[in-house]
Amino acid sequence: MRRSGLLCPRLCLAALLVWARCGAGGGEERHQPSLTTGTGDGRGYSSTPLAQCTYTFILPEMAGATQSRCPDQGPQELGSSNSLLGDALQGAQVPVGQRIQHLELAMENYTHWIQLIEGSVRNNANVEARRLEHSTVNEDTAAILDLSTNLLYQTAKHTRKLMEVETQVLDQTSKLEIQLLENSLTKNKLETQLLQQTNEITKLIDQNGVVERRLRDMESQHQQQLQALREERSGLQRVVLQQSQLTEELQSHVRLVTSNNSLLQSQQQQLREAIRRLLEVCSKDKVEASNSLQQADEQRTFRDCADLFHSGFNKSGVYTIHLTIQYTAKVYCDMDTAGGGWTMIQRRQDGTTDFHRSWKEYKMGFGTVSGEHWLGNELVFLLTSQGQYSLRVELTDWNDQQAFSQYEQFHISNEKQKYRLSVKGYSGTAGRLSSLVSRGADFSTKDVDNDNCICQCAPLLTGGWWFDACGASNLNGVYYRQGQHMGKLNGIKWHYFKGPSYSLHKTTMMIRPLDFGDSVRGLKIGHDASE
Ligand SMILES: [Ca+2]
Repeated sequence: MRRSGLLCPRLCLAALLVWARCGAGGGEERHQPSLTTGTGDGRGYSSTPLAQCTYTFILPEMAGATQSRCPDQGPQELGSSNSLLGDALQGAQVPVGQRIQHLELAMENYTHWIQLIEGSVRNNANVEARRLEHSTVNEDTAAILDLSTNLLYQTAKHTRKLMEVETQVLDQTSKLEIQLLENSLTKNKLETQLLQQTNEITKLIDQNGVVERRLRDMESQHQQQLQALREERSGLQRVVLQQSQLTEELQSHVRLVTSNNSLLQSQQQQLREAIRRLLEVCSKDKVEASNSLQQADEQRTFRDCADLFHSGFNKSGVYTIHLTIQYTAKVYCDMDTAGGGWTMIQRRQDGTTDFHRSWKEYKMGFGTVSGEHWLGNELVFLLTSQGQYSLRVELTDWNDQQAFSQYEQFHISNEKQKYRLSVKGYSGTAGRLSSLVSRGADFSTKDVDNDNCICQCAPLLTGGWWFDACGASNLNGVYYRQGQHMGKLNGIKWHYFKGPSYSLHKTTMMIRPLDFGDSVRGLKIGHDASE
């Protein structure tokens, strides 16, 4: 093959490259202006796929084709380069076989060139494709980086915001917790205060209950005291009524006694005169008579203290008396008071003996005769049955003031007649009126009620006595000590001496024969006359 023949076809092929279509870039088509000067009928087309591009070649017509020119060749060169073809064309004159050979040769050349172009294009396309791919990757990477950066920035921003929000939430939470704690503390304090107040209320309720109970107790005590005072008042009213009746009776008796008194005084005067005469008769044999009397006294028994006194026993003390042959008794004889010769039947002086006794004890007597005692109703009945006896009551108050009440006649009946009292002829310093019941009264004790009261005086006033209802005296009442002796209705009472509620310090009741004083005075008068 000739060189000139190769060059031209290469150029011509470059010029024949009219346009190419590329698949790359998303099917984009590139159009390049055709440099060919082709004719309308004689042109053929050939397409070859190269990678993603499609190139379209315009092949020259084999016969009668319009001459084409290379741009960088003059018409001369073109003509020369196309000499082979021209030869071939000239060969029209040559046999057909040769011409086909020429064409085949030319086709081979074209094919070779096309293969080269294809390789070149393929290389370029690969390079371009790699470049494009690389640049695309870079752009994507940058975009991704940008996006990543943006994302990171946004993430950081949101993270900061989230942290701020978290911090605020934590602050709020801690504040709420503190407030909750404070509330809890306040609640605890309030609960403690409530508990204390509840306890105080409970204590107050308890105290209130105690006070109410005390008030109720005091009220009941006051009511009881009031009731007792009412009963006492009614009792006192009864006593006052009885005493006023008694007073009236006594006044009538006093009037009677006063009228009798003058009569008695004249009788006394007559008796004194008679005694004086008798003493004058007896004075001559005085010494002999006294000696014989003393001898007789030593042998005889004594019926009472007056009898002892007459027998020369003039010292106060305890003596034995003989009431009957079988009945003897020890008695206390007062040989000093008012001429002596007194047989003591009762004595109170120190409160050592209980006087709230039974009927039987009062009958038989109790205590010691040298101290406090009651001689015994039976003995007094026997004594006062021997003859007429007088009674002397000696009284001492707590200021050692002494007084007495004397009754010319004193007698008590036997047990069947309730040892009834009979007194007459009152005189003395212990009251203008008699405190014993002048019209008589039966004896009562705590177990035998013989008084004239619908009540029972002995249990009320204590002791045994001739109470009547309940009378102005009771020397056997309760012995009250000094300081407690005032305002006592059941004490040792002698109304007309110290009032109805004064309890006395000392008392004695003594009896002696009514004629004792006369005989003593007669003896004294006789002595005086003889001297
Ligand atoms: Ca009665």
